Amino acid sequence: MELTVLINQFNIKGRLVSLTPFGNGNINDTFLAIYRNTFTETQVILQRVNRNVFPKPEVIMDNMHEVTRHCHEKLEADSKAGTDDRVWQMPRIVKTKEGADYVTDEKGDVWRVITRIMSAHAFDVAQGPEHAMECGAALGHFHYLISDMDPNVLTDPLPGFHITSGYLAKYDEVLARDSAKELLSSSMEAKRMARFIEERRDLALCLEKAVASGELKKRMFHGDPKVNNIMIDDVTGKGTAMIDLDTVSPGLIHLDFGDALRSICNPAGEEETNLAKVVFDEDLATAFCKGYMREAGAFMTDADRAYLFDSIRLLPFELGLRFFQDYLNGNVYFKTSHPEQNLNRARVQFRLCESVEARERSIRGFLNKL
Ligand code: GN1
Ligand code: MG
Repeated sequence: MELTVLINQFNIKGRLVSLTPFGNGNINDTFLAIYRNTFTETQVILQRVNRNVFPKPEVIMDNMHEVTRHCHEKLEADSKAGTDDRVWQMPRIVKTKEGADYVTDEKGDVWRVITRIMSAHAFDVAQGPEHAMECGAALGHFHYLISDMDPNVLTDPLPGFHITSGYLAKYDEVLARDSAKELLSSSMEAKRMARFIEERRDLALCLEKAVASGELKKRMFHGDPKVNNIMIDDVTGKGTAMIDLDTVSPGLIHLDFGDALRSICNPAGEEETNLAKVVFDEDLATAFCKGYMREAGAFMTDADRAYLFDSIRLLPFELGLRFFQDYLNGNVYFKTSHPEQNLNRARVQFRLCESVEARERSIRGFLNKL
């Protein structure tokens, strides 16, 4: 179906004047649509939910419906109370003309339209400590918003997502195939990645063990709080919204904390090819934590705090493992523009993990002061 025909099934005021690819997501296909009439302009985001990644896209939309309903009510109540230092925002689902949350095309793909957070942007890399602090505040506030959601209204969007031991098992399975063995034997870099993983198999279990022993409790988490999913207000420079709500579900807030730091504290970004530039920036980390704790510190237990370092070390390892496994598996999960891209992405994450390991004392030092 033509994109313009597709989007016209949604209930948006005005005439469509532009529809262009948008953002740098690795999973869904995203477009920006601009509608105008005589008096005003409306900008919305059109997205195709990736069926390879999300086996049940309808579930993703039902979850999004519940998450946004819960948070919008809370946001409105807080805004009436007038206690916030800013207007916190969250995208809204734009319904179809028939009143549905999404459209299914003739191929079975699910398409949705959500509102765009206006006068705000997300960045692919951290712009400095102030930006990092605002990212922390936005994630902390988001955790506050979803903290009292009933987990039973949601269906697990991606079973096994952020279960590192599961990714290791999948990696072992892929590694046993001839195609993967060939890739591995033909590249020094790939062999080095494989060694890196072998040396850290125990690391994969650090948070899972703490959940099993009851030390850490699952709460609601975002699932994908990387820097380009955090909207910053153009006017005030403050964090204003978390976007990409597809993976909100019950889990450890540590996974979000570690994932956000993984993304924010690597100013070189996920696609850097010069590994010398990939370092874990502690100034950015301290600033992020300051913003995060201001919003979410009140509900952090001592046990939660005890596992913060582990989460900072684990998340780059886990993502590196996911990229590397996808490389060996023929690049079927993450979007790529060349065959070695996932290998390079893995190199970057593993270098970041090494950088965290090298700074362990100092990172634990500032975490202890939070
Ligand atoms: C994917 O959709 P996007 O690009 O925001 C991925 C995350 C990774 C991220 C790395 C559902 O996120 O887990 O951290 O790429 N999302 C999913 O860039 O797998
Ligand atoms: Mg995503």
